[in-house]
Amino acid sequence: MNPKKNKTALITGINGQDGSYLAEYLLQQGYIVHGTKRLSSTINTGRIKHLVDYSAGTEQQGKIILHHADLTDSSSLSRVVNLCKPTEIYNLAAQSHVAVSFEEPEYTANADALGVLRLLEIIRREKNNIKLYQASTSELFGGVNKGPYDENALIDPRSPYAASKAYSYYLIKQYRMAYNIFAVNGILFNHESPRRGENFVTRKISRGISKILKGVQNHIALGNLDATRDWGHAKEYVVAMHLMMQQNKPEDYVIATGKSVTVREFINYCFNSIGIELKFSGKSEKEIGIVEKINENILNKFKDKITHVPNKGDILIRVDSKLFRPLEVESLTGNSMKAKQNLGWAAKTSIQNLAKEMVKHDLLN
Ligand code: NAP
Ligand code: F7E
Repeated sequence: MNPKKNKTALITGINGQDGSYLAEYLLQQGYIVHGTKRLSSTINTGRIKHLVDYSAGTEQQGKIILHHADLTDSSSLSRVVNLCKPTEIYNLAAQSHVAVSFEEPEYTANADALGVLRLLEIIRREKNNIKLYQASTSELFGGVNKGPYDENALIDPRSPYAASKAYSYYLIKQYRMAYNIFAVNGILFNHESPRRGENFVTRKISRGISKILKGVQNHIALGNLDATRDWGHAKEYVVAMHLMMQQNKPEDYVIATGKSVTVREFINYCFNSIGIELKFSGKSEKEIGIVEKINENILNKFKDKITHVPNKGDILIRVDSKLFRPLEVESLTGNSMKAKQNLGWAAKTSIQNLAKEMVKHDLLN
């Protein structure tokens, strides 16, 4: 008998990027998978539609079981925990956009900080040894000191999002010590995929390229092109989440590739993957990315999907000052040596291949 058969997981934010990949992974591992979603005025289950049964006209139990819950509503959380009796909770739900957190700081704190307190209190009262994974973040480190950042790096949040995640990070540690709860912080560096939210920079770029080549927009407007991130593939990062929860001892782990590039370099990898070479000129808000060269052999591979071929000299990237943040995290690189040693986990996908996969997906769909 498969010993994992009886495990029941509850994933909050199951319809987000990570939630969708984790749900697939846990199903493969033989788990019964429950997930929470929020009610929305439009269908928001696009990423998990292959796991949900819509045959009755509404969302029914398919491969996964969906429940309505909101991190700001403890009654909804405790109702769902009581109902599905999970052995493991993966708290992936969050207001996850750093720039938006400056615009909605109170809501961000309610969901991303107090939401975790609500879950911990439910687990403490239930006394059922429910394990908790908390989606923590490299934004904790603020990028002030020089990385690579590991589990012992200075916590130095630089946004309402990061401050809220710092609160929940400490709470996880405290509940672990005070009440002996199996709770872990997965301190994940940026991870992307074709399922990445469209308002994060990597997906904005890959979708923007597709829209340019389909004649829908003529350039991509971006903010800080000098920002440097350690970008990995989301599909690999959910495996690390699961591994942390299978250890004998609850511990926090940094998950990262160990390599970082600027937003500008990521743009180049994306355009190069379809045979377009850009040249950047100008400084800060005056910077532009212009077509320098086109490799038609590569571009022609997508000719069925392209209705507009840019010309040499076209401006495809512009900088818009409105997209700069009140406070920026300039540079983040992670050191996930502990995860390699204890979990046997290491990132596999290169940034070039990640860029290529995202651009191809957006062009073909
Ligand atoms: P995502 O795509 O934005 O998904 C977040 C999910 O949370 C969505 O399903 C969203 O629901 C849900 N949600 C938002 N507010 C909620 C609330 N108040 N109550 C219940 N659900 C709520 O994010 P992701 O990229 O998958 O990231 C997953 C988690 O990892 C997040 O906690 C994020 O902060 C953290 N994280 C992400 C990264 C990364 O690079 N991706 C790195 C480090 C940490 P709707 O679909 O209805 O909006
Ligand atoms: O920005 C710069 C921006 O929004 C990356 C979340 O998953 O990872 C993510 O947070 C960088 C920043 O991700 C645009 O200023 C330039 O420096 O894609 P992002 P993020 O802020 O790093 C962490 C680890 C999380 O925990 C978060 O949940 O790119 N940038 N121009 C831009 N960013 C956006 N969004 N849009 C632009 O036009």
